[in-house]
Amino acid sequence: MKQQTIQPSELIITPEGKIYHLDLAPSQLATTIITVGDPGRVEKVSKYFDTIECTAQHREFKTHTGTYKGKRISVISTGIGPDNIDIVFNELDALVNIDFEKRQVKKELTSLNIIRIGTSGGLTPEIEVDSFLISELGIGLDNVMHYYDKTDKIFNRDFAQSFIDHTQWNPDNSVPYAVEADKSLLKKLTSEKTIHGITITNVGFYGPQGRVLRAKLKDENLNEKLASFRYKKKKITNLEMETATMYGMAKLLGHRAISMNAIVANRASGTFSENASKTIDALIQYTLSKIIA
Ligand code: R1P
Ligand code: URA
Repeated sequence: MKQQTIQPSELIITPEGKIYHLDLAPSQLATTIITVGDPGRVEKVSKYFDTIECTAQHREFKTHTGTYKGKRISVISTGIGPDNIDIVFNELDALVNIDFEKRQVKKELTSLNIIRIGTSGGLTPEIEVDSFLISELGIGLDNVMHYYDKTDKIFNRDFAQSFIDHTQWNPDNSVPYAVEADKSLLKKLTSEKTIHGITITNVGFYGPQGRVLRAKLKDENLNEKLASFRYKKKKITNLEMETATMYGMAKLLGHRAISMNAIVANRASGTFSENASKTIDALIQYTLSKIIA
């Protein structure tokens, strides 16, 4: 059967042969990728590289590709939020799995290893500020994944239903979904320096994470409901804005993803790290050392 070609309006390639938002050519991407939210964090990772072979920046998407102790790695900033994860994951996948000349999906697909190094807020008192938390499961309160087909095998429906029942989830909000981390990366990145947790991914930092500055919330008890939720004795540990969407998109497209969180805030005690930059740097060094181990 003849393969369909993907139209220029759907797969946008610049005159320089680069994918539209990331501004990268296929040859510029490594198969091990570190994602960070903050474009300023890209250098904080690549400063540990032996060499940097290419750099790119378009909007909030900044990339450095190089080697760390001989291993080729790309570090890319995603900016903030699940909507950007849709862009980044589709474009990363296109860079390895679509032939840009023919505009057709390749016969042999490549699976990427994608590792987020991000910041996050601990939900309950025991999730200490400055700790390293690996998300073993993400609960997505965003709606990106709901636009895609074939999510049945990706979502843990029983987990999500139990979450919906416990929180008496407002049906006007997007339907929560639950997705597990890639098991092989979870094992590889784990040590006595890390804790495992269940991460809430939401679409905002303030209201959607239960923060009140001046605007009042519809459900003032949301974070308490999150903290009292249990699924097979497991608790929700932290809140951020990319993990569940990354896990969903990675599974949908046949890649492996893991989310490493530097806990910079504790919502129960109302504290924020006094050493956030130091903690993020330590998590970067830890993650790099585990990638090559
Ligand atoms: C909010 O301050 C941002 O910080 C967290 C959240 O997920 C959100 O992107 O991650 P990063 O530090 O990687 O950006
Ligand atoms: N990032 C978030 O999204 N939430 C926090 O509380 C801290 C970092």
